[in-house]
Amino acid sequence: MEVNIPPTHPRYQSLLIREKLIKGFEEGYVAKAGLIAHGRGECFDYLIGETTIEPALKAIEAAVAALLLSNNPVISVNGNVAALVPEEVVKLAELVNAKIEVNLFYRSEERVMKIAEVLRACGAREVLGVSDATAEIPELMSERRRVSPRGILIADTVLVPLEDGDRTEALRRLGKTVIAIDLNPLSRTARAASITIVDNVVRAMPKMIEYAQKLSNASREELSSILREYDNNAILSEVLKHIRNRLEELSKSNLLIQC
Ligand code: PTJ
Repeated sequence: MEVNIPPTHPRYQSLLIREKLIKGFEEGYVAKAGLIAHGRGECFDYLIGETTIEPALKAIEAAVAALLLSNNPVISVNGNVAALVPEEVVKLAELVNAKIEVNLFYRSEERVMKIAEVLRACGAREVLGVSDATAEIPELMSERRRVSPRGILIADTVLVPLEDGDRTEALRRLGKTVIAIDLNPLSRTARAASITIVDNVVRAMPKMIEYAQKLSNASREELSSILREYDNNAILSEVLKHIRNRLEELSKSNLLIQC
């Protein structure tokens, strides 16, 4: 069903994002639970202020440094990511020389193929995890355990935008660097990742592209120094303090947040 959203609507951008997910759901590649996950994300985005905050920028810089330093970086794509930022996935993968792999919690071959099609339409030359998800991540029970032997299995760094916690923990146990993009700073994923970008994927991915362009000529020493100085626990603390301070300020003022 086509919905006509007037550009003057105070929440125009937010409604457009919702429509992308609904379209992806109707086309059969966004999971039903993906719509619920988005609602949860929106709630945290309200608390953050729907903007990329300073701790997220620090995490983005460290994440891009980690990707550029990696030998086998992989960007993992699920239904929501395919609906919201497929072009950005392809662009970032090009800039940091990463592979792209479809990896789904609610895996069905039909969804996998549709997501690969979306990515190819955006210019992806190779999409892993389609017919080659023949390896398994040990100690992981969900469908996310199925990975490509040329992708996530041998990756040293995996970018997991919008994730559930189990796989992040399993990938960390394998010694991989895990970069999460998750609006919920309290989620298991956010807590277990090596680098957590607490931001909306629709803002974080373009920023990652910007940083990848900016850092493309940085030396390995410069990139390593960015990583050495990065402390994920401190970043998560900063995010929580940001939310606390923001709520305190809002509770004092008569500021109306338009919903
Ligand atoms: O496509 P599939 O089958 O792999 O399934 C994907 C979902 C997202 C349904 C699956 O991974 C899942 O159930 O995830 P969770 O456990 O609901 O976690 C999703 C996390 O992403 C939550 O912490 C949300 O707050 C967060 N989130 C939702 N929308 C966004 C987001 N984070 C960043 N940007 C968003 N737009």
